[in-house]
Amino acid sequence: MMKKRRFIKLAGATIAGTMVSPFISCTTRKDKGTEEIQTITGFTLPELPYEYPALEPHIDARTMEIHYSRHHAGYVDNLNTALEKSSFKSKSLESILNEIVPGETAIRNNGGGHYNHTLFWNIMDPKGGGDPEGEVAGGIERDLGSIDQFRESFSDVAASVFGSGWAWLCKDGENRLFITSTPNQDNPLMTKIVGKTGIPILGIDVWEHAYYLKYQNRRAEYISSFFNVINWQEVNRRYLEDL
Ligand code: MN3
Repeated sequence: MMKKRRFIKLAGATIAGTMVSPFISCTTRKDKGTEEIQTITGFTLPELPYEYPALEPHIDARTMEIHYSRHHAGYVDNLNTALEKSSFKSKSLESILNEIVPGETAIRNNGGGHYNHTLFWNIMDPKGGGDPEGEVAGGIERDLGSIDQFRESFSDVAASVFGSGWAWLCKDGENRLFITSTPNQDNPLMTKIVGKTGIPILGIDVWEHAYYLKYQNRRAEYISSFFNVINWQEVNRRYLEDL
């Protein structure tokens, strides 16, 4: 069983060649910034903030287990392998995504996969759902018309992704919100790859592996259920975060 400990990240680990105890340099997610730092051993799979069955009936335990322990873990392993002989070794995940170019396929796909899934686990919560909370609710009304209109547009964009990909709610440099989608494991932080760039504050994985066991081909039903687990507190935190 997964522990419920909130996920932590290594923030100050050195790459100078000395071993650093993770307990010395850990910081919690409440600290400023979500920058994930690469340590001498690369990136690590973050702990899930809840247990596999926690999001049922909306997302089933088996899907969560496979999605997290195989898919996400695979992205992390493949990313670390790809980084071994890369000039991106030692850079933060955000820097890598910011600088990656289309030809660097392994780092693009697996770096995106690691970032996207880390975000995804954290913007869901068993006690989630309901209407947006905090300042982000006002931002949605201001930039996207209304909460209902946001829900409709976001669902439409997620349903319209052809094949595998993600739909996003993002903020631009002036904290204005917009909805977009990306194919595969791309995301709006990839300034040299995607057309519309921004900082994702909410995202839904619409790869079939995210919903097929429970929903089969009924992607629209999965999207609708996703709204019952959105962690608006975390989305609001990301909205307010000064990256
Ligand atoms: Mn996935």
